[in-house]
Amino acid sequence: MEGFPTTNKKLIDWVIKISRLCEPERIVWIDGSEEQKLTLEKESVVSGELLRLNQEKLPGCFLHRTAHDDVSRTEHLTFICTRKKRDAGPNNNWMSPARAYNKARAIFKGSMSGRTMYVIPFSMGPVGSPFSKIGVELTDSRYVVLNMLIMARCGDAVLKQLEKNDDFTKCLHSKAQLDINKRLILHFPEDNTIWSVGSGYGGNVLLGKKCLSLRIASYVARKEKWMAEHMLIMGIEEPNGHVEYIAAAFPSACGKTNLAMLIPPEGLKRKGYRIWTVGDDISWMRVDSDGSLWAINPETGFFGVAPGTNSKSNPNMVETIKKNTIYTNVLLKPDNTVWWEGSDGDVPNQGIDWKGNTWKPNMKDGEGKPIKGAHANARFTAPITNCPSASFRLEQHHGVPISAIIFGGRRQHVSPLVYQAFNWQHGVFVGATMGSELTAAQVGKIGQVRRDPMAMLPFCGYNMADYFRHWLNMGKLMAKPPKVFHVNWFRVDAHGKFLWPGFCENLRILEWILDRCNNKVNAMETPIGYLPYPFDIDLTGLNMPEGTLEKLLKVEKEEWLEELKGVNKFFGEFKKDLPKELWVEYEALAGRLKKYGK
Ligand code: GTP
Ligand code: SPV
Ligand code: MN
Repeated sequence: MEGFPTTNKKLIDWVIKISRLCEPERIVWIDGSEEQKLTLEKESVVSGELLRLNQEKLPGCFLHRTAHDDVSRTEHLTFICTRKKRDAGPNNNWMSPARAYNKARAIFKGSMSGRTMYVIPFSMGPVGSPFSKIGVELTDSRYVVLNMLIMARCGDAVLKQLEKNDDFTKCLHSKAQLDINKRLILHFPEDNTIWSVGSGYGGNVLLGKKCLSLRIASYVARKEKWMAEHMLIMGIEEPNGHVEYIAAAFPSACGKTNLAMLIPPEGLKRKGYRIWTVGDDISWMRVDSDGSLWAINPETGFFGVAPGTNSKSNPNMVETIKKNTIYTNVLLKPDNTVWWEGSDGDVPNQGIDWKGNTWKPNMKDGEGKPIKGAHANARFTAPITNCPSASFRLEQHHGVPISAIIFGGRRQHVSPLVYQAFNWQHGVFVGATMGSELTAAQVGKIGQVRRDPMAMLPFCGYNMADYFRHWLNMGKLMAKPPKVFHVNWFRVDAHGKFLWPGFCENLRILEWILDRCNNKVNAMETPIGYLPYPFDIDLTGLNMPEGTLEKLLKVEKEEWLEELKGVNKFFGEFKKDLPKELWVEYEALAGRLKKYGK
């Protein structure tokens, strides 16, 4: 096959087949070179897809605006297309593969006419690592290419790998007309294929991210006995130089990025901790020959939430996004720099908002609601190597050993600040029953509580009952399973104010978690798990009103009994498929609660 930079017949045949369907004007293979990236940036500026920001203040940075109705993941347009409906499970939208291909084919037909189709070979995980998986994304969006270059290892090194190996995920994307009525995010786990059409929003179109690294990967991981999870990975270095690694699953926009790169607060400085960021969104984990769980971050960049990011809440991120960053849906200031609600600096007197309109502070829309400069789900894409706390083990093919797995939700009530599961099986129950309030990261009613098991509800590529079974089985494969915890940074007082200061102060809770892992501290046994004795949390330097920590650690019997009703309903949806171990845990918790004090 002449004219192709690969001899991989499967890849060439597929590229030809798709080009016949989408009818692009030309095809460009992404080689991963700086030169090609610069060309793409220039072309994007000319076409209006990107705006070049102030290069003195923000070198290598660009701004992109999406369509107004294309600003977050559209879960209702996201489908798992397995032959049997049962295999997608009750929590996924399902379509038969035949129907899905047909529906999407009609939208893809001729969708790239007059456009270039880019072929992006990419590796999730270090090229050649036993953890890694290869994908090839075909797209007609330069924005997608430039984001993928930040988020994954792309180009010739991956193509070379494909000379030896036919195993890759076929990822097809076209923005088509960016029409929400012709938008579909389709996953075909049985064909190792993803088709996404009609969107230009990150989570829908950077197909290496949620689509491959979670939905397809979770399906593959179950077969291959490993785990693909919506988790940050971080290292906590103690003064003696020993680094302990943890992984944490919080739902979208619930604090993974912030936790993964925190800087120790003043009050704990004397203890000399240092944080190393391995990843902020996705963790692939395998049981190694030592019987413990090892993790890699398959990505090479952050696609992080902008609003609220400032040098107080997240100084490492502020440093990270000063160069080579693509900003999406933020406000443009007159000096060609950017701003968002909760960013550093004064509120600008004027600017261009995320929709491209002139903006001034205190403007109101037709219903009297404030007009935001940046969209609540405005994001930045930045290389992890920009981050001052980037781990020195990012390229290690075996990843890092995980001592603790932490689940966490956004709950105004019910969940205490932290508790520990009694054992692995109870930990799976704790993860499986997670609840969280909806955020701007997905289309839906913000604030509403929904069950979001392991923060994977929108990302599990198969029946969640089988996923729970897989978690239970993984515990049996490990001689030294990580200890399991649950945290909640979002509990509020009677006036709706957060009780816990959060952000860097969360290290105080991680300290207790590590002490538990290393058997250094006792705990209080409660119906829901082990809770800290308040005096075991180091609050040095925190001006917390008397009794606040006690409020944060309170287990309210009535609230938990109410919570169990929601869990019962949720588990009931899986009918016979739900592993009975989870019902055993449910009954045990109900029993302990009934006997519990007040
Ligand atoms: P995805 O990228 O969507 O998967 O989200 P994420 O889990 O990485 O969320 P991120 O760290 O970006 O946090 C998003 C929101 O949570 C922001 O509005 C933060 O300000 C807020 N947040 C993060 N950590 C804390 C915390 O400890 N306390 C409080 N109150 N808010 C927090
Ligand atoms: C999330 O929504 O969990 C994200 C952003 O991390 S996206 O990649 O859009 O899914
Ligand atoms: Mn995420």
